[in-house]
Amino acid sequence: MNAGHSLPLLRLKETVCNQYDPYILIDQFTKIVHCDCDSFFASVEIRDNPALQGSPVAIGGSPNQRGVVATCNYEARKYGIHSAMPMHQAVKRCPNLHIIKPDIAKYRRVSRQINKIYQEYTKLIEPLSLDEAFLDVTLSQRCQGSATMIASEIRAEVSKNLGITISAGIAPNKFLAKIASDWNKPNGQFTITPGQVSQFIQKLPVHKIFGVGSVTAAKLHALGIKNCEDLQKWPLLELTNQFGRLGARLYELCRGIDNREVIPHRLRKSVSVETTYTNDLIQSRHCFIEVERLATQLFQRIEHAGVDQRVSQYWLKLRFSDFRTTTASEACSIINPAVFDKLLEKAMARSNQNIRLIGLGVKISDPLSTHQMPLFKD
Ligand code: TTP
Ligand code: MG
Repeated sequence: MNAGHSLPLLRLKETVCNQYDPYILIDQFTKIVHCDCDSFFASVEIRDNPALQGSPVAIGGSPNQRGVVATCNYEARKYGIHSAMPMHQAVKRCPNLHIIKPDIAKYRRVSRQINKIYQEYTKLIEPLSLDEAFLDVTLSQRCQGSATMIASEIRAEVSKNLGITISAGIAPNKFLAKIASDWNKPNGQFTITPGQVSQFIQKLPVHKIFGVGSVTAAKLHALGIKNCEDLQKWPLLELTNQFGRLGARLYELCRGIDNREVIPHRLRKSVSVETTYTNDLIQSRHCFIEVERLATQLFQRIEHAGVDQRVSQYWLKLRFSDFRTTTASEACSIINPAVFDKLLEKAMARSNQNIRLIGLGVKISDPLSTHQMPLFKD
């Protein structure tokens, strides 16, 4: 089948001035669809064993071996079971829970099949994980160019051919499309048209904003900022004073502005930062402060690249005065700045020379070949 348009694409984007700030241009006509499969691993298993339909099902490790829940179907969620919960706790909540060991190779296969269906609508697909992807359908001619109808047709196709339900969000940008796909989950979709953005965004709680974790959310709450309407009252300068670079991002996002492009087949394998010092650093407490400073920069880059869910390894590089270079690394899939302290200690122990360069980085896993979260506790 035809993808609806051919590459290379000429992006015929039109922009209008934002009413709040004439320097911010809103991309009015981009059409993004965010697709997120419902209880993905569980849906695949139930599809392959329909006798499980209607029963509570969890995918994950054994309750006796410190297994955790990777995911569970919506029946199991009624018992309060959720991803990352220890399996023994899940069984306590729901003694007749069906537990199935994950079969990642199978989920990867299904993920590729889903991707093939997406490709019939657009080539601009950015997979985020095995069950999630952004599709830029701005120039797609399928469904008379209606992104809402494209989403609906994709969901119907995937359900008919692969037996998996998808929820979709349709919006003028990635940030809003991702929020919208959650709005009518499971097996639903929600559209935010450009004209609905400013009304939709007002009541959105700040913790729903991309990049706002629990620490930033707590800080915002302490400042009396609960939703985007509250946040919109803060001038750009004050937000950057309070939150640094994130402040500028908050200023845009709380107005529904997000100019990130859909990057097809993202090849980013790592994110890193490094500094070479004019005067070599003596091995001391000061090096830890430097590492902390670099880690802040690194995490901002990771966030900006939208790959925080796919970090798979941390590394720290030191170059000593004698130009010898050493690297220490550790597998880690969650954002945890403390890991760099440990790596610094390890790397410094390898030489007593002064330090001329510090580099920090993370490896990013391929969204279609590995999984985003650990399945088992240590
Ligand atoms: P999600 O899309 O977060 O969850 P889901 O698809 O199971 O449920 P829904 O989208 O309907 O809320 O994650 C996709 C898959 O990733 C999920 O099926 C299992 C896996 N996963 C883990 O292994 N561990 C985790 O902590 C999470 C959140 C997901
Ligand atoms: Mg999902």
